Amino acid sequence: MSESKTHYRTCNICEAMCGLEIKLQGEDILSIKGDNDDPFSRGHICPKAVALQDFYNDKDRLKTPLKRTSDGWQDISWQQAFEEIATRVRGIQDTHGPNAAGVYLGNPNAHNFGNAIMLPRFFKALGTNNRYSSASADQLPHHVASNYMLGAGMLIPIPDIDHTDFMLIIGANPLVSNGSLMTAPGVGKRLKAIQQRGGKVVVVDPRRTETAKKADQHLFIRPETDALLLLAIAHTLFDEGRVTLGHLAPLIEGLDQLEDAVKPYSPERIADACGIGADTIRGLARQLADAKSAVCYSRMGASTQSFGGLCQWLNNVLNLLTGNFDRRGGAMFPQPAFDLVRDKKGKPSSYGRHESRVRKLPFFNGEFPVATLADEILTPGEGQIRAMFTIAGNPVLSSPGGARLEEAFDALEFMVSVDIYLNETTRHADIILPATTGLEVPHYDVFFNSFAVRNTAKFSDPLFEKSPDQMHDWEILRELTLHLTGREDDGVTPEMMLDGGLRHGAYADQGMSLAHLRENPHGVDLGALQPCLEQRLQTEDGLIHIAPELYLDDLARLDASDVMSPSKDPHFPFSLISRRLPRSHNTWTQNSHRLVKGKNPCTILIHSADAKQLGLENGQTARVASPTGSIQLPVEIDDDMFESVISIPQGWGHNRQHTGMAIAEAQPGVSINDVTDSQRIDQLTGNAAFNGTRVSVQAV
Ligand SMILES: Nc1nc2c(c(=O)[nH]1)N[C@H]1C(S)=C(S)[C@@H](COP(=O)(O)OP(=O)(O)OC[C@H]3O[C@@H](n4cnc5c(=O)[nH]c(N)nc54)[C@H](O)[C@@H]3O)O[C@H]1N2
Ligand SMILES: Nc1nc2c(c(=O)[nH]1)N[C@H]1C(S)=C(S)[C@@H](COP(=O)(O)OP(=O)(O)OC[C@H]3O[C@@H](n4cnc5c(=O)[nH]c(N)nc54)[C@H](O)[C@@H]3O)O[C@H]1N2
Ligand code: SF4
Ligand SMILES: [Mo]
Repeated sequence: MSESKTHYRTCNICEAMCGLEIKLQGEDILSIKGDNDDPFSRGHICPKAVALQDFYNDKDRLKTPLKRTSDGWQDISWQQAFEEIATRVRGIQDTHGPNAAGVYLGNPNAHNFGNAIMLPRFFKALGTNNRYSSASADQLPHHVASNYMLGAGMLIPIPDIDHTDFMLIIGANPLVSNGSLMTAPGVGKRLKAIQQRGGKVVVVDPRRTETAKKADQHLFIRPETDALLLLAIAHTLFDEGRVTLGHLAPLIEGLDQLEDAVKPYSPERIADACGIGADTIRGLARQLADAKSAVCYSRMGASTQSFGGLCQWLNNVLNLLTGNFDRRGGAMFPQPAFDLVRDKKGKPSSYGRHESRVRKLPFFNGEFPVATLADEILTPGEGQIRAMFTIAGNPVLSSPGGARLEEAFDALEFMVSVDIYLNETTRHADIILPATTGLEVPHYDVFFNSFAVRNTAKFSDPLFEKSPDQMHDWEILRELTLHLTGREDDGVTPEMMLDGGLRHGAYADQGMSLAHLRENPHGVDLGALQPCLEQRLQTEDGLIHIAPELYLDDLARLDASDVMSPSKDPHFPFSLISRRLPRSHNTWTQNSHRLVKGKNPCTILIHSADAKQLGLENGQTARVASPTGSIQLPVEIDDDMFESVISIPQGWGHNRQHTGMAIAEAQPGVSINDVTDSQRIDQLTGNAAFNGTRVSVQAV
């Protein structure tokens, strides 16, 4: 009988960084459980981690490079694939300039340290400004706020959930998402602990979510009015003399401008627009100001909307005005062992360095908004994208107005996808390069340790050796880079770069290194978050900018919009929002039978009063239409919805042409992004505005 063994690693699916204990007999996985000895996650796990074995064993997963031919997909060698790609892409760039090649990066890149470390080299080789990623359908407003207020887009304040006494959660559902820009494994327990120590959790959301149900208070809000709510709370803090800046007071610049700017937004004036009473809003301001410690945490619901930029700025403003910034129990700054925010001081950011060609949208973090990717491919002229790489992304399902990207990808001269599946996006490629995944990849969380509620570090070696003919993502990126440049390999690996960063980072004096982490397979605890902003601040003048001009200017756009007095469009009377499901991650985990079995979860949640008016019954199929498209899916009547708002899951829609993901195709759901609109963005940051898309609902 083959030997049994236990392997420890970190789950790479979502941001929570749960430690796993995997028991094996030979090559067979006996169990995947939470690792009780992981100093951070302490045994927490969710159903998705158990499915890691399904992705590894998935017979639909790609293992050989594929080339599209007139007779269908053909297996080709790696050598042939890299040579053809380099020849075609360089040919297109030689004729049409470097920007004729585009790149889209998807979410799994953030969970793969090899990619994080090797991508800059690949970008340099490709030399294009036409870079896009899922960040502009997600957290871009957080980066813009940190860039303008703190001098570095990656220096993001994280709620100190383990010590706070009052947590105001706006547009996040951590009980299902497991936390975002708040890596907090076992977030449910951490929220409960707030209540157990006498603190309070308040959730603001157009849906009474799983998180809202566990909170002390839930406030329904009309979608896209969060900026008004946050402004009114700031107004109240000034109005009632409750501003207390705390230890950062000498560093805060722009307070007078801020006070002037928030003056017009009294709770009494904006209450009706938000759907929250003025007294309740004043109460929130008082609780934030009076709690021993408090934190305001705004996430997807407040980011992927027309005023996402304003929301994330104002979120930071509230934490600053109540003295809760960089303070225990407030919004704090992790000190990761591998630090992405070092020595950025005085280095100009890329914000606004370029403008997108067609819609003149801003460039940030080295990229343009994904909402304009289809425009850049489909609009003829100098600088048009003619060749495209997608790397671990599925923008046909994930980006706003995704359906138009299918047309765009078909119009390309050449497309390459680095992925593990033949799916809705990669099926448009000319060549697909299959990467290794999950259990066969070494793991260190370069990004999520920067967003974690506790400082820890952990490295996991692969559980399974990849087969000799397979390549890791980073090896694919290296080969693409070498073939594009014609250079020789310098032998540098992501592990070497990680080791260098660890050895020269903040814990160097504690012997931090890759070898040290290998000796501690459960991970190393580096302690609770500590006030450290004065050292980590990256603004050139060393000050915190509480009222950057671009935000003050953007208030005019808020005022000119219809948020204050929404005009009900009789053709599209509903407001659409998205939701996440406990057993799926974005678009790519639906080929695990374990995760998709049971009732179809891709339903419309709608309030009973709305359903009654439309004559809709539970389980009946309804058609949801927007000015840009329509989808049909079952109705689920749910009085946890705000009236006139409907909710549909994101990440579904494996019902296009046959791809090859048999289980996903058997229960496909529909894509919410067939009705969202790529023209709806936060004009300030360019982030997609999924929330509040105007739709109609009708029985079919
Ligand atoms: N309407 C609406 N749209 C949304 C959202 C929403 O809330 N509402 N959420 C947005 C958010 S937050 C995000 S992050 C985006 C996600 O948008 P994307 O990143 O575009 O979507 P994913 O499903 O994460 O795509 C992952 C792709 O990578 C592949 N893959 C998985 N693992 C690996 C790997 O190890 N290596 C490689 N090379 N490929 C791999 C998968 O097969 C899949 O094709 O969607 C956004 N879209
Ligand atoms: N199970 C699971 N976990 C995941 C993912 C997944 O697909 N499945 N995806 C991962 C990814 S990529 C990310 S980015 C994170 C995101 O994690 P979260 O930020 O927690 O995102 P959501 O769960 O989408 O929660 C957003 C909430 O905003 C609400 N909302 C919508 N519009 C508005 C609005 O206008 N105002 C307010 N106040 N609220 C609004 C929605 O009802 C929803 O409850 O989750 C990650 N974790
Ligand atoms: S919560 Fe996230 S990191 Fe933890 S086990 Fe689930 S998918 Fe993995
Ligand atoms: Mo995301």
